[in-house]
Amino acid sequence: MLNWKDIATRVEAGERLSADDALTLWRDAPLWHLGMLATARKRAVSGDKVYYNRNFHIEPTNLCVFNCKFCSYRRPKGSPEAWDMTAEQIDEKVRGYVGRGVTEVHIVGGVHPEHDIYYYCDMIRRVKAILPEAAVKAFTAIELSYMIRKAGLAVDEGLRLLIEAGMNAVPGGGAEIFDEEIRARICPDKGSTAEWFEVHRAAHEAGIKSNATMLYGHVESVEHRIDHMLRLRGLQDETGGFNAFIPLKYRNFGNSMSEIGEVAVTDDLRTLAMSRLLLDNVPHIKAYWVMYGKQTTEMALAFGADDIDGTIDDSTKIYSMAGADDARPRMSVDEMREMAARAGFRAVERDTLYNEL
Ligand code: V47
Repeated sequence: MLNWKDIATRVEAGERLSADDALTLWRDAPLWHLGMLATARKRAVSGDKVYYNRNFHIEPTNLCVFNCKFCSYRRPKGSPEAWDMTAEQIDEKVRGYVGRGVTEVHIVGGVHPEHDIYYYCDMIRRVKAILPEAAVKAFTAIELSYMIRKAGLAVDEGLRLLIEAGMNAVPGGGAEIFDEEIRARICPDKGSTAEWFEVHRAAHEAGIKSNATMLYGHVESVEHRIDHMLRLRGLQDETGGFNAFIPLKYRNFGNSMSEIGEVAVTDDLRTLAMSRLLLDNVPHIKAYWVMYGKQTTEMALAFGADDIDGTIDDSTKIYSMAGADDARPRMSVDEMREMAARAGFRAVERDTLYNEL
């Protein structure tokens, strides 16, 4: 059995981590050492840069056919807190960003029981008509799988329609945790791990880049997190289609697993560093500031993260409803530059595909 120091030496030599080595490193290496290893890897990929973009979210509805136990956002039909935006409301929101330098519109919401793929193609076309210069990063694999199957289409046919309508990238949500037993405990009726992978593989084969998330800090173990990352590393070896990995810390306010506490910040930092080391073929590790809060995000930059997501402009409710620090999340470009500089890096604006602007 190798000890953590032997494994750290192997990492420094550029060797790939096995599941067993990753477990030893995760459990035994001191936090500062993981930060050092992950920062060296981060620097090899993106030097002194920390990426951000100018983006906003559209969350068309919080009605959802699924009932995930960790979700604080879903409301049942008829609830006074349920919403389902009309096309005109979406247009109005998008028009508010004309001339403001936004390069990405992130569209994710509940899996609405009635809206089909043609409704979502129309939504993308309308967004593009108002903001033609912005990329549309739209719909989690679970939303995509549902809307495509509802139309009786094969996954590649459905993706083709969405791409023709203007979809440019697929966000990383809906991954939760890939281990089937844990998934069955936290989101028993949700689209499966196999469905998530089917959609991402098909997107990559169609030339569309995507992200991948991992919801951690609930009932899973470190072994499950390692398994999750290794499944992603496997697909990435085949397709190269993932741009970024985004670990999402379970926030426990207002959902049906609230009795589970939130994990410590040290666990967040360890998870970020280990994702940088395990996912040696995924270029970017995103510390999603809306979910971590601004202070942890700054620390994340010393643990392998090279991306903090974007300006957001108070356009997402998923995390404020789950108890995140900022009830109305927004971050100016100046604030992002200052954060990167305090962490010893240089903020660089990127577009959705990581072209520098
Ligand atoms: O899949 C829901 C997570 C995800 C909670 O691709 C929760 O650039 C923690 O995927 N505590 C959606 N997490 C958000 C998402 C995302 C966000 C930012 C950037 C990108 C990207 C993708 O939010 C869901 C789920 O894993 N989530 N509820 C909660 N209580």
